Amino acid sequence: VRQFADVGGDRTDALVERMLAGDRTALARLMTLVENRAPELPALMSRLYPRTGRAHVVGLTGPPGAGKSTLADRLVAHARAAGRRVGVVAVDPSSPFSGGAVLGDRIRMQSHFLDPGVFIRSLSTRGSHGGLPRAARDVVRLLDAYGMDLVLVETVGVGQTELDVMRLADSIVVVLVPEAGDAVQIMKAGLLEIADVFVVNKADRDGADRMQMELAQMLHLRPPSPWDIPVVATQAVRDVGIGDVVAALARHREHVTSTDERAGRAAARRAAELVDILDEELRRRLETGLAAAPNGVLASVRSGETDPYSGAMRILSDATTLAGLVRTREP
Ligand SMILES: Nc1nc2c(ncn2[C@@H]2O[C@H](COP(=O)(O)OP(=O)(O)OP(=O)(O)O)[C@@H](O)[C@H]2O)c(=O)[nH]1
Ligand SMILES: [Mg+2]
Repeated sequence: VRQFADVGGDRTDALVERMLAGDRTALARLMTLVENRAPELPALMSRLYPRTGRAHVVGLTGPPGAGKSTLADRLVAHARAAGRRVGVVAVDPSSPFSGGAVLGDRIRMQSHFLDPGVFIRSLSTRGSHGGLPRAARDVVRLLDAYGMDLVLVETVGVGQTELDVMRLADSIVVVLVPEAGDAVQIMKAGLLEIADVFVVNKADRDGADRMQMELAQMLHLRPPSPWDIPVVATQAVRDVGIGDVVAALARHREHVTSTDERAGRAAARRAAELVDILDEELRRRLETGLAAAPNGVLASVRSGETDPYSGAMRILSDATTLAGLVRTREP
């Protein structure tokens, strides 16, 4: 964050202007501000907000090595052939470095790197609490504002952070492979609740039919729902079945934009985002505010004189103190 302390509001405005005019370097710089949760973030995002909501945001998740990046690569090629512009965000919560899987993603995406209609960005762990899903959401917004028609978000693995990241997507593709285990494991990982489309990739391998059947049976047991989750078989490396995934995604998008469900979902999402932003901002401001009062509650809690619960309640019961603590964002 420090590194960007010199970037004032004016600089950010200039970057936004350049980005909106199609400048990729400006887009990359803005993404770095977002990743670092820079001080000008709320102003930046609120400025971009009216320009967002156009892109189809598709999440790709599933077990390691299932073929998500290969599938993403094929979806990018398909979209480009149709003249659509594409953003790709590869999220790797497990790695604090931009190495390993991220490098792998880069290599697999090589063919699209020089294409001006494609923008690829990797995101890895941030220290701050809940930082990664927030950074991912804002990076997707930047790509949306930049004018991408399709934004693909790939997460590695199936943990809580990955599920949180997936919440930003309009449509979620869960990529499985024949050897991904049985239906019970899929349910345990929470994948059934989030999937809009199931893909059984590596259909060239033994067990693909069985996996598809098990999934179909599991889906039959669900209570009736207006959206029937399709199960699509692919061989991403051989470019087989990609058109079916594209068609399923187009149908899902149509479904979410045409049903009553949509307005409700969007309202709930916006409300959750408000709480989420307040959570991030308040935490940051509280840390700043508490540290700035040398004889305040923080010192008393640090020394052990006051227990943390009493300290917290003392602050919360005094509106003036509380307001003072959260007044400024930066130290
Ligand atoms: N046999 C077969 N192999 C495939 C297929 N699709 C992808 N692979 C291979 O599976 C391996 C993993 O593919 P990736 O696309 O990196 O999988 P991923 O899910 O992105 O992996 P992580 O990001 O590490 O979780 C690579 O060696 C691919 O070439 C397929 O349809 N059939
Ligand atoms: Mg990958």
